[in-house]
Amino acid sequence: SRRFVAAAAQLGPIERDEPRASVVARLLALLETARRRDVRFVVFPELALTTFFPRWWIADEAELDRFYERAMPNADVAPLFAAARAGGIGFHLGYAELTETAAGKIRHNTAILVDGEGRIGLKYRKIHLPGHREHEPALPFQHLEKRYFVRGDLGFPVADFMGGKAGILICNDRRWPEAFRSLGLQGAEMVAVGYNTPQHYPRAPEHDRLQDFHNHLSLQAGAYQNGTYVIGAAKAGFEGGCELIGGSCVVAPTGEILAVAATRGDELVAAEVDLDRCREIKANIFNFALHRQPDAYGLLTKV
Ligand code: CDT
Repeated sequence: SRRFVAAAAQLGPIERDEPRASVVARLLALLETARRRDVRFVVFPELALTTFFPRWWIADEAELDRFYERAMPNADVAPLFAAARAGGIGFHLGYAELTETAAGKIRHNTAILVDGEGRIGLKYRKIHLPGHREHEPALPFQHLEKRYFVRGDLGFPVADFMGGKAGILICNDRRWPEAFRSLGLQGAEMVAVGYNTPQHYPRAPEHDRLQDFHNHLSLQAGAYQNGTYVIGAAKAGFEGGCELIGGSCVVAPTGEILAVAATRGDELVAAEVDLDRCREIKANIFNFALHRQPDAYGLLTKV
């Protein structure tokens, strides 16, 4: 059915040395809560299996490699896939992906959609990688996504999922209307967005007080302007000495927040979604076929 309960599975901090088995146990506990609440689709955050390691300069390659998955699924996450299958619950999972090629290692910030039968239905690799490439020891913490990942090479795909069309954006992507619109143009009715967003932005600390506002502003605008549900899941709280915002939420195609996190810890934030409601927006104010003016937008694709 196109009507079901969906949830953001917010995670509290994951420390640098927390073993995968411990993290997966936390994800399983959230899936069990979801099962008890009749939730059919659960969104875990960006890089949900590890701490947000780009905050550290890691010179030792073996130490860095520890944070990446070389296969998906793999033995560590197999219990997650099994639980999803047993409960008939689909999920979204963000993780660091390492691919060995003849030319060397390729690293992506990746997320997948897994259906209620444990099959991967969609894979996306993050395109908007924020932060910097080089060590900046003067900063209170690093944001080395430009060093530890390369730009995603899968475009902005959507897939048939849960009776509708679903897409994925990863953290910084949500701030870019072009990313949301790329999914909207393919008819997305549900977009999963995992994020790790520091409360403190060292380059513009005057914006620290606005971090939660800008998060919801981006998620709500993306939902409304494309007539899609958006499920945003944070990694939240004090992690590795860095404070991360929470605010995980389920947003309706009208842009209204249906449910929002009350904590910065592990928390399931659930709301009923009815994918048919996307038409309220898609057939009216954002009827692309009727009102969009693509030939006037040439500038958007120029460098
Ligand atoms: N993970 C991620 O993309 N975080 C960024 C932080 C931006 S500050 C370098 C975000 O847009 O929330």
